[in-house]
Amino acid sequence: MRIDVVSIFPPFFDVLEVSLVGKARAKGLLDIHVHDLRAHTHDRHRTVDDTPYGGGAGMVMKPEPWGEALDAIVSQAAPVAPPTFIFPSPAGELFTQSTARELSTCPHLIFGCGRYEGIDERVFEYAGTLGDVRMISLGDYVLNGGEVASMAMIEAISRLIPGMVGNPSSLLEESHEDGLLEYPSYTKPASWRGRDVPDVLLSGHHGRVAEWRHEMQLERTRERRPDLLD
Ligand code: 6GU
Repeated sequence: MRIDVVSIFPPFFDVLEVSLVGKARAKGLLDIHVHDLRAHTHDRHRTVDDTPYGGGAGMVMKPEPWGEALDAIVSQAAPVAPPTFIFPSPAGELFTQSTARELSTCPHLIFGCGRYEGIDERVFEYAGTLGDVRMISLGDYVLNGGEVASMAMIEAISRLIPGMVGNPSSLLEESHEDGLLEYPSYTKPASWRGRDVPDVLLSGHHGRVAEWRHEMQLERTRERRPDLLD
């Protein structure tokens, strides 16, 4: 999978060198390119924002640098298939595990990280002439910009690419994969600071273990995330 990111803060993405994502890049499973939006400005101050038409608070990102940045990426990437543009925004559709799964099958993702009050709306329309466009939110709270949101999405998506996670069966037992929260886990010692591991897990009885884990999933989901059971 190829991933391009456009941002006015490329150093946010230095962290993609480490951890699982870093290993996937080293293995050639992931080809990530980070671009500085300001490289596509032509004035002395490298201006990327301006005041909003119609008035109001804050600044809006200008369309011209975005147009140039998106054109440059699309023309330099091998044209295997039209790319999917992702614009992180608290005004977007909600990002879930199924969104991550869907996006993990795309050959080319382009993340456009907005700052300030947002990006000129015509940029999204223009991107729509080059590929699919998704405005995606991580949840109902506000971040300062799309960088941290893009990082979260890149991690959630890239770990679903075949070959990324060492033991693929571990992916199936995670929270959200079956619509429920994950069951509690224990390891040795069997007794720690007066707290014992539940007996059933020491019983060696696989059927009863599976049944207990499913009950715990339901109980946790009911307590912490009743919305998932509706
Ligand atoms: Cl995707 N972007 C920003 N700026 N804030 C958010 C978000 C995204 N998701 C939740 N809050």
